[in-house]
Amino acid sequence: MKLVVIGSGQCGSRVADEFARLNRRARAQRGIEIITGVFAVNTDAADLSGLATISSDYQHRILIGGRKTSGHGVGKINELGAEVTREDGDKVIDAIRTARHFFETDAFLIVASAAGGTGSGSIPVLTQMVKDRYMDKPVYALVILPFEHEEQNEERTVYNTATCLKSISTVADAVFLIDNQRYIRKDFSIKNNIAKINSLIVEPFYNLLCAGEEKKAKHIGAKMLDAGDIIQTLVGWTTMGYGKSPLSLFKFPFERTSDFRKKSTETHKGIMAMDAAVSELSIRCKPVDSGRALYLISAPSKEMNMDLTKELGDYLKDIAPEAIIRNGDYPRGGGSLDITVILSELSDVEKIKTYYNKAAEFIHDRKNRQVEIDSKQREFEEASKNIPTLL
Ligand SMILES: Nc1nc2c(ncn2[C@@H]2O[C@H](COP(=O)(O)OP(=O)(O)OP(=O)(O)O)[C@@H](O)[C@H]2O)c(=O)[nH]1
Ligand SMILES: [Mg+2]
Repeated sequence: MKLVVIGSGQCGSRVADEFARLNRRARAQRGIEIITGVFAVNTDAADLSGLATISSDYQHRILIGGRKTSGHGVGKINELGAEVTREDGDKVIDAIRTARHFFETDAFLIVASAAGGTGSGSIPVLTQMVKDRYMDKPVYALVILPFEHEEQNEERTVYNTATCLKSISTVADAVFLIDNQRYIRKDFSIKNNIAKINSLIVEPFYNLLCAGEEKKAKHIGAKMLDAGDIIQTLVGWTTMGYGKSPLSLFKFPFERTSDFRKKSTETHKGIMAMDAAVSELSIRCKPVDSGRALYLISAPSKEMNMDLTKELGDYLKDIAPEAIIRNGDYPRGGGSLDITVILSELSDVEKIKTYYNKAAEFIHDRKNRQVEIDSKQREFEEASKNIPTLL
């Protein structure tokens, strides 16, 4: 599957830059292309120049809102992020056409954080514009949710997140939810290592996008997972996970095991990797709430068989009984058996409801505060009524 990736705001641009690296890796390691164009959009000129891999010309690093923000960002006001995107979004639409192999694109992926100003405000507007312009291609959003400490210290964080999520859910064909907090759960030392988090965010896309682009027979599985399977799976709120199980590289000749034992070890390794993928989903959710799911097994062909595929299918059916499940196998790699899982069409995500509820409280409190401020101001004016002015 081939994507055009557009990142907006600082977070979105950095993650898009990571996708540009992913495509370089696919080209170097596997001789295939998985991305037809990568673009970064921002109201902040300095952030755009800080990127590493996206082409550095103005058609790939696109400054918007220059007149209103003088290139210094929108300072967390996502309404302003939305407004300047409505005014300048055409720059992005025009730039997309310059992608060299644009006609091969299967779908768009637009990336931003929900908590900031530029990305949060622009992602729904950009998604709408791309959809209006390219009606025949699905447009997916990848939304990064804030760390817990940001939610606690700053009310705007929750408000921006809620308004961004509500808006994007009405326009995007599917929304990948990425909870920053989940990526520091196991390894707190990476809290200050945003680059590491970004590489973990994009990693599950590697095999997923590569599998359907292979041309050589030896890398095409018994059931190839292509763009059609992915597009059929992605609807509404979506999460993904990635798990690995190491394979022993060296087998001694006297270590011959019976076919039965070999098969059961492979199945066991598959289940371990699937378990890891499901526990590491990009947002906490209940698999039982998903209406569509997908799993991809990537491993050397000798490590895969029908039993393994069936066992993994049964596993997923157990935890997501309502879901239509699609699957594929991808004969690639060496040292590990990797599983990519997508759960989509989620009918409930607790964390999103919490954002909506907290933001509604915030709006209510803000109204009350405004009433108080207005009445204080009136008192002030009243007190100064009989005082002459020098102007
Ligand atoms: N995973 C990840 N999160 C990031 C990154 N950069 C910022 N964030 C998160 O994104 C949110 C802040 O949004 P930014 O993307 O910096 O904001 P922006 O879209 O540039 O908007 P303004 O700067 O307000 O104009 C916070 O929740 C950060 O924790 C990044 O590179 N990776
Ligand atoms: Mg910024």
